[in-house]
Amino acid sequence: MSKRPLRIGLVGYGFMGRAHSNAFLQAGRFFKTEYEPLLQAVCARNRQRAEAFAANWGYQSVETDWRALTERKDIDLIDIASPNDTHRDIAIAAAETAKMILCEKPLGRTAAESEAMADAAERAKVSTMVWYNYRRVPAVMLLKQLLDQGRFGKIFHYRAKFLQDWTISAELPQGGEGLWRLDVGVAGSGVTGDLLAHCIDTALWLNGPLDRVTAMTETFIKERKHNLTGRVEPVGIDDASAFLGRFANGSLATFEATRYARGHKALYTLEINGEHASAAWDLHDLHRIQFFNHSDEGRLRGWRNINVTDGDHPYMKHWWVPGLQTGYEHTFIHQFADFLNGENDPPAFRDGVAADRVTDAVLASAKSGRWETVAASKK
Ligand code: SOE
Repeated sequence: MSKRPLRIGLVGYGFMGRAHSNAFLQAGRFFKTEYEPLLQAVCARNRQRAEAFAANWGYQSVETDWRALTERKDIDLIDIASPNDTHRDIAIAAAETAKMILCEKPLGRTAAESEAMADAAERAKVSTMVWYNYRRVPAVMLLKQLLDQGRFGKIFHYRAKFLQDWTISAELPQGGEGLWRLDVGVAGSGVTGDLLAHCIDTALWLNGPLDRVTAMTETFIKERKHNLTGRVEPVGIDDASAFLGRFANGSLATFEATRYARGHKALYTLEINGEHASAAWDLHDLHRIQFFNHSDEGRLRGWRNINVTDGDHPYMKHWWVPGLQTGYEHTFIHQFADFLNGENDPPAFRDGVAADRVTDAVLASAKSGRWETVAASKK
């Protein structure tokens, strides 16, 4: 049976453009899908570099203006992998020309931006997805299955951290390619939208809505040279962000993200404690979960260290033989395959809005010094 072509237009050729392009190429090779993804065009302002990217990944053409890309009739899907300040306008234009839309996280710089994107996509009745890729780690998916089976009983605690250390130097400038995450105008916020947002998305998916939060943020380096103006300018992003919260199911939330944890490069960890069981997961050992089951025989009760690489574990029958592992890039492949097949509840724009509402509440609480209520989501 011949497959349905899915003609993709990618905006942005950075780290995420590469991760997504790899997923577009690999998904159909390892997963059954009725679509055949075609790399139709890549769009970026620098034509020469866009052409080099196109040649390396096999994109058929190059655009330098995203509006021209969204208007093309030979494109079915727009993938937004450009900085956060471009997400809203590109997504709305893509919806208006009836394209499917994939977008990097956070969906918007604020929930108001992501709401406008979700509304436009719903008006146009187009499919959407936000690249919250950590949901697609096989071990995290196994956690989801165990939670959905009720094996934890009542949940008491959900704890998550995302620790990095790459902005500690005061000499690091802000702004421009590679460093736009430090420019608040472009990024919207610092670690709250960049790292904590991952922890929040996974938590909302695993443990349900968060009702209220009380937060603190800190900007350790107050001024940095701006790459685009050449001037030393105030830093508007948060370098560290932590909050306590209450989930709708009555469990307590403890969350932290920072780029100032010396020695930690991308340490995303989460732990869930329930009435009957506990589990923990760690991105640096991403194919394992630690699982404690209180109903085990007392004398043998203890933390199990489960290597999530067997054929009956999520996604793993599509890969190698039991015991052999998958990594970071596979999370994007799984997510794209799930999007194509409509499986495993891929995060859509409404999920992006839900995460942005929590990050908005976190930033508002850090400013007000009070508990803030998370705005209720439509979903
Ligand atoms: C920031 O350093 C970053 O690349 C984030 O933007 C990604 O979302 C995260 O997965 C890894 O860290």
